[in-house]
Amino acid sequence: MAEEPKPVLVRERLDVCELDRARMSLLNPALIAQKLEDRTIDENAKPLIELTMKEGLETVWDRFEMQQPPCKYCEAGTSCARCTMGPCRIIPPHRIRGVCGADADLIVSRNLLDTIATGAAAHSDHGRDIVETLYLVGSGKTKDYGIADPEKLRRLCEEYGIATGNVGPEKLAAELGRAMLEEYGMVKNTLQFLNRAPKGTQETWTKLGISPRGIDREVVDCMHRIQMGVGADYVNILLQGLRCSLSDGWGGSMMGTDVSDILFGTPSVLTSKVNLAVLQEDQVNIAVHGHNPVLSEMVVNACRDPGLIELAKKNGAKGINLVGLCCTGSELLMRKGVPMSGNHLNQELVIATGALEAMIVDYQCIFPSLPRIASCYHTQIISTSSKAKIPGSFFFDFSPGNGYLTAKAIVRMAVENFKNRNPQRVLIPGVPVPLMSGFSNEAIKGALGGSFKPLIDLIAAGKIRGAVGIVGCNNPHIRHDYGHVTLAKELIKRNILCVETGCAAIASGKAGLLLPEAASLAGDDLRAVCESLKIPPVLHMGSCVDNSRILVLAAELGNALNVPIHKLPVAGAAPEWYSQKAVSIGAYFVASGVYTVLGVMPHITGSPAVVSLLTEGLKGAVNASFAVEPDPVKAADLISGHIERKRTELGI
Ligand code: XCC
Ligand code: SF4
Repeated sequence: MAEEPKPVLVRERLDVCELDRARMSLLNPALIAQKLEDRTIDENAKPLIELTMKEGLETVWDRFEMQQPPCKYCEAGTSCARCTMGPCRIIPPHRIRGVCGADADLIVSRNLLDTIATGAAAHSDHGRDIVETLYLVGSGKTKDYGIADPEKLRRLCEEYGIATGNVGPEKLAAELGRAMLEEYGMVKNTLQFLNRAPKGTQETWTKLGISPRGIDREVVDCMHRIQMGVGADYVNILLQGLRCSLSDGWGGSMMGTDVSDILFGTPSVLTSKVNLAVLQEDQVNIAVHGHNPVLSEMVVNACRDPGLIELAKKNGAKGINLVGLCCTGSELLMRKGVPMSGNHLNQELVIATGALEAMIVDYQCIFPSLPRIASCYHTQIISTSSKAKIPGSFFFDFSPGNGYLTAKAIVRMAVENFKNRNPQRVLIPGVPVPLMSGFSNEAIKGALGGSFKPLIDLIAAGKIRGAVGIVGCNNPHIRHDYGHVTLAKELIKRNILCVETGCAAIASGKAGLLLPEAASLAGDDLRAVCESLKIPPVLHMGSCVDNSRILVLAAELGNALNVPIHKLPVAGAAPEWYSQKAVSIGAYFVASGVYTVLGVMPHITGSPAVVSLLTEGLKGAVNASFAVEPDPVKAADLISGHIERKRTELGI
């Protein structure tokens, strides 16, 4: 039998010195109380934030304060350091062009294109890792993974024109994997899933010349354009941003979602629990953080290994408790009901419970600060992606070929670390909140009796006024979870159904909105619908790549009514977004015809022309636009106004 791999410490073990902590620590109770209120509405997080302040454990909020005030040129998007003729800043009235001659519009739009390309690349590369795993399964190069949803595999093969009659799932997996991997390049020059969109929406893309040609190709095209001396017209640059984002939403992310369903199972409705109190005092606690289920699914299996559970008991624990964090947590919650410890701004606090033996990370949204705070406890940070090595972490070179063995080695490390826990320092505040999850489109259809028709009828009858996708992150610019929870509550009050992904959905979960009982907070009509279907008014549709599920939902509604997506009474919102990935998501929502309200201003205010293009001009191109509104109550007004206008235009 092959031997379990051993970790390599990345660089050296980090240690936060006592002096640093003494300098950071706060003693003034009034100041602590004030900061707690300003920082979060997550009640379970508050005692831990308080602890970090008192003990001088630096967190994201402290670093945010230390970064104030921000550089106003970077904030406005008018600084450029792309080449060494610069760096340049636009400072009117005299310094209005960079050394190369780029003006504010060009610098802002180039920076934004860079942001979109980064986000699209992150999502699509994650998608590629999943598709590659499918291909490896199909070609027999890994035995650790299998096909969990052969029916969906067949369905997708048919969509791709792959003959399925009498062909076994392995061969189909290999063929589908290969066909999808081809779409990353440019031989085919189009993406299969674009055909899922309503005809009218596809026509808009064609007319505007923004139909993506290949996933990698669009990212590379963006990178080419932002090289000095290439793109100089801000409109043309931003159109490429839309095309690249479409290659994410209808390409890399959609493949990520659908192939994850094939490999790990299509989610169906289930119940679980959420918040920091899902950690268990008497068990080995392991958190998985990041995005890729190829890793976390193996960790789930390893945590069930009888030998490792036995070892945990030998070490004095009652068992092994696996919890999720951020999007990989959403993947496990949706498919396996694994409890969720929190969202983006909870990541350092999970460690501050003092009860976490290991945090296993892959990539994206992982604070480089984690090993620092972990060094104040016994917690081990375990990194697993060669793309995301983190100083102070233990690195395992995880790949689908060695998946299970590596996962076992990691879990073993965590189990053996239990004895190093200091019980005196354990603080697990409060109790978990129950929730309902697993609302894939297949599951929603199932709950509706097999098709979206009843949903369409309810929307047509005005019982549900419309649907809003609330997505995205946390951001210390916004009181943690306040934007998400307030917006969702305001919308359901107005009989608008919310579908959520990523950290937005986790915020709703912690606030109790992912429970059927939350129907009591909804308007009368939506409440009646939720009560009769026994569903929450806010539906958890998965991780951030699963925003593609929201696109598919919109597409199916549009196809059923024979209208393009922009005619539907739907909208998008990202109340607390921070990430480049969120910009790509926002861009593909808008490019697909979905009006989208952001709670945080992107770095574009230095170019009134770019602001006006994104908030107004795009309506003439893709029939949708962005709005920015930090106040979630006002955002709800904007959204419900939009939904009512769309209803009137549809004549319903
Ligand atoms: Fe990251 Fe995906 Fe944002 Fe959360 S919502 S902070 S991107 S974990 Ni995706
Ligand atoms: Fe300055 Fe132009 Fe170089 Fe940017 S690309 S740093 S604006 S010279």
